Amino acid sequence: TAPLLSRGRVEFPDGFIWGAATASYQIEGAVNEDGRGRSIWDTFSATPGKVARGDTGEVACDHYHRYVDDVRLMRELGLRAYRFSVAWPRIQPDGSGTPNPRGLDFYDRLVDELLRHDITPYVTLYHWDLPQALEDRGGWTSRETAHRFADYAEIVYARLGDRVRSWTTLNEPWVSAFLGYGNGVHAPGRSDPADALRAAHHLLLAHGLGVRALRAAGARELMLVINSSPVLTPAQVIDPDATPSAADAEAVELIHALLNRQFLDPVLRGSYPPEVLKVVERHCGLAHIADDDLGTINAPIDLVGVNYYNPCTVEAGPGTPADPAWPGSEGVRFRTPDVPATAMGWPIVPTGLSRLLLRLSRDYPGVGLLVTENGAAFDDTVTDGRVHDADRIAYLDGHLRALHAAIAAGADVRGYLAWSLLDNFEWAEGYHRRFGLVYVDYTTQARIPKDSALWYRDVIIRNGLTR
Ligand code: PNW
Repeated sequence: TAPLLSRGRVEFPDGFIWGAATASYQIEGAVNEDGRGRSIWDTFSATPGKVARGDTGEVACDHYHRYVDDVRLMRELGLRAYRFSVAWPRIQPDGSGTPNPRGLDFYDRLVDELLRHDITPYVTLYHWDLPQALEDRGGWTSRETAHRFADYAEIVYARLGDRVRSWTTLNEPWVSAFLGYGNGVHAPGRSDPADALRAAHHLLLAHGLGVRALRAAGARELMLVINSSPVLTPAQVIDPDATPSAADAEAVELIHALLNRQFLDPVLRGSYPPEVLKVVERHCGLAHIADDDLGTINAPIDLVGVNYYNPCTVEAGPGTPADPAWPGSEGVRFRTPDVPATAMGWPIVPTGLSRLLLRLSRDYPGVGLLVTENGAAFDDTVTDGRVHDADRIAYLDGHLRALHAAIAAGADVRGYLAWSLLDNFEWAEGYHRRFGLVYVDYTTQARIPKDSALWYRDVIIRNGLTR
């Protein structure tokens, strides 16, 4: 660990990637422009009661019109990498067929603008804005959607592949499947555990077919991004060395299988964990899993993107009914650990990030890791044109130290992308939850870099933390 801890400061490896992330529906706005079709999030957010305060992505950060200024801002903040997503309904308004050239033009201009400022683009093809026309034909519960995704991936690659090196198929398929089709908190707002489990498989198939198409077209760096939490008992949240009881350890491993292994095992090992198959079989049978699907899903990838916010805290709870987002979890009690939390109510546990990165590196050797999201919502306020978000700086500082400790202990972590560049449309929470390094005034669309953004710029310049 000596070279990493030289001169009493926390220093990251040479070439460590520093940047920030966003997603199309959360920032773009301009939902009716240049031939964009409707997505499931347009429909969902227009449905009363689904999103806090009735917020929608109609205007959002108006990034579609302001991307030139936003890229200049990224440059001023010293970002070396920018992860964004492509809105599928801009490319194929009805989810299939002839591409819409004006939709492709936008991302073409964005990529050129990034490259002009020496910022490396990380493209995510699917960050939850499914074309509504595909949802009308079954959405992710339909196998067809996976094939449509591969066609779409090929179209976007054909336009941007000469300039974009890094390609992510899906963002957080667990959230798409289990919040979209399990508990209905996200679009399309359906709630049936059998549908959620089928959706999970079809998302994996979309990933595999997408990888196949992108590889055939020449893509070099392919990635799947997951919302991976380490699963811990309440005692382990407080003391990482605590030893759980046998019953609690079993609850932990079951939830780890449902949240993390359900996606990573098929992709990186070519098989579902037995405990996941049991749950799938019980809820919807296995008929939707074709013989060669796992071979398709297991196509080699280069990186796993890790989005980390908080651990998942559980213990054995005999007789506990399953949460609709967690089919198979009956007998497991989900707990809120007794530690400080963000404005989302999400517990702040930096050591969870080291633990997660080390477990993933150990369990899935041979694939690099990239932290593709990490950050926090706090109740930011503007005073004299500034946002003094010391709480966010502390959050980021703690998590970067934890990330550094994981690297020092052997985890292969290539970089860190903060969530998010801008305050934005926080899905079911709408605009009142602010995750940005940059504050957005939604009345004027003014951007105000928070203290955390200025702090982060220094971190990037130094390639590490002082003290
Ligand atoms: C991720 N959960 O979403 C997404 O990738 C981002 O678009 C989002 O803004 C960010 O994290 C902050 O929420 C999640 O309830 C949303 O488990 C909800 C959950 C997890 C991730």
